Amino acid sequence: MTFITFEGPEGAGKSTQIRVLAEALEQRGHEVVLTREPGGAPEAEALRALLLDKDRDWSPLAEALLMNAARDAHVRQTIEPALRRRAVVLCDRFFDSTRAYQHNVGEQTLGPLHKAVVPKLPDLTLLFDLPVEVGLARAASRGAADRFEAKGVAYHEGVRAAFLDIADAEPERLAVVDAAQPIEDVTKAVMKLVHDRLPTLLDDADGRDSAS
Ligand code: Z5A
Repeated sequence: MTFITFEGPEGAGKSTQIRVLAEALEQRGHEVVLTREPGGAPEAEALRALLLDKDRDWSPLAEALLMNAARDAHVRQTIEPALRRRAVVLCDRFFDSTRAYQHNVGEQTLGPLHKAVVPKLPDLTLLFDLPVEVGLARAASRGAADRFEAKGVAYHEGVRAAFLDIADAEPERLAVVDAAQPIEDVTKAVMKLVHDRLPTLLDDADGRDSAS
């Protein structure tokens, strides 16, 4: 019954690393549910398509409301049932993404929304941090930009700063990973952090060994 979230700005390598950790945990006999936001349940995936559509013009408040509507479906239909059957839930983005990407909406509005929608805080949140231009270049190499990728460098600098503020404020839950390193080094850092913070999950990994 462990809940780990992967967070970070654009192109940070979360999706790459979440798959490696999922495989490592499965090899050790854990049931793993790998999921993502916005999405992870049928209603939430429908909202994801609207949120990423670059022909739509959502305000930051509308984004925050829609992200949380999607999250409510995701929590009830996917995350809570998985945790109840003692699976390990690995989630690519969660409510810290709203606190970072929609930070202009303000904590006074986001706080009560998250209190209503998020019943259990993650046990561990890995924050993949890297310079904005490096992340945007990685994302651009994948092809056409979605609505968030198209928002520009200044917006993404604000997102990165907001994530780092959250990590400073909640060091017991968040651990920052240097995501600008080569993929193999990021994997080693992830394995070591999970081993150190949640030793019962990866009791034989010490950071020298990645997914093997
Ligand atoms: N959003 C929001 O605004 N509010 C919210 O509450 C939530 C989300 C939940 C979802 O986009 C968008 O929704 C997101 C925030 C917003 N938009 N932005 N920006 P998404 O789900 O489509 O994508 P993403 O979550 O933003 O993923 P990503 O940042 O684009 O990628 P990533 O998962 O972090 O990285 P990756 O796919 O693993 O790697 C990207 C590329 O870099 C790929 O070619 C890799 O092979 C390469 N890569 C990965 N690691 C490395 C290293 N270490 N070195 C070199 N190259 C690497």
